[in-house]
Amino acid sequence: MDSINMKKLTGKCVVDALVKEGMKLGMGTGSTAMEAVLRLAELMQEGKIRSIFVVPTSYQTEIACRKYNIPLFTLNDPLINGRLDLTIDGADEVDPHWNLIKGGGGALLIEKIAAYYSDQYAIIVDESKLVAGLGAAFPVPVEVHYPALLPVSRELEQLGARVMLREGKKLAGPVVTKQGNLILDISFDKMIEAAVMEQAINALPGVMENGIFTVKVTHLFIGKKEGTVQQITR
Ligand code: A5P
Repeated sequence: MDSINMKKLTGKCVVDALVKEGMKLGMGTGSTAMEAVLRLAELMQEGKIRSIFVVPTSYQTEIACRKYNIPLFTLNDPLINGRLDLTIDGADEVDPHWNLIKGGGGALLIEKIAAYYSDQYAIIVDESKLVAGLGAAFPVPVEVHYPALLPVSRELEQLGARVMLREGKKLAGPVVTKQGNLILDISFDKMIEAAVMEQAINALPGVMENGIFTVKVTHLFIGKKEGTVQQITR
């Protein structure tokens, strides 16, 4: 099975397995999370889910939800009251302890907020995302407030990283996040210690968030080439 169909199948599986009537649901960003949005839309159209309260993590997800009349909220709405039942999201890398790199789509700040304030956190990936350790292949995105761009870059270099400002596609200059910040993609020569690096980067003033996620993943759905989805819960 190709990568597109693996994503479709994994997105369908996670929604069928975990989404229940009346849930407060965080919806992630990216091509795999989009498949979960589409499956949710399908179940709503078929009348199999009637009441759902979705908090999107990006414009991409919000626009898709609006297209399918999926009711949208924020964590600040009294009805959501700062807590989600479940968040579903993709990832760029997953290590054996289920630490993640996320933010390939630039939505890391809101994605981490949704993950943290959620009772269950389900990650949907195809098997190509599984790695022995984070950071050796995929760069870690770091969202930085513009006035701190250069000082933060220098500090990240001191942590052993090569630093690249993320440039826009069909946009002259850097990518600007929904929150008005810039993204540095930082690469390492070897695997990183996820929790140590996550904290070290976030300790730098001017860093809004980074794409190392050590928040507890409760469900991992892995799409396999042979056309199956492995579901592991902890
Ligand atoms: C978005 O900012 C990211 O965290 C995505 O969840 C991640 O990049 C995975 O995206 P795909 O499912 O498109 O690979």
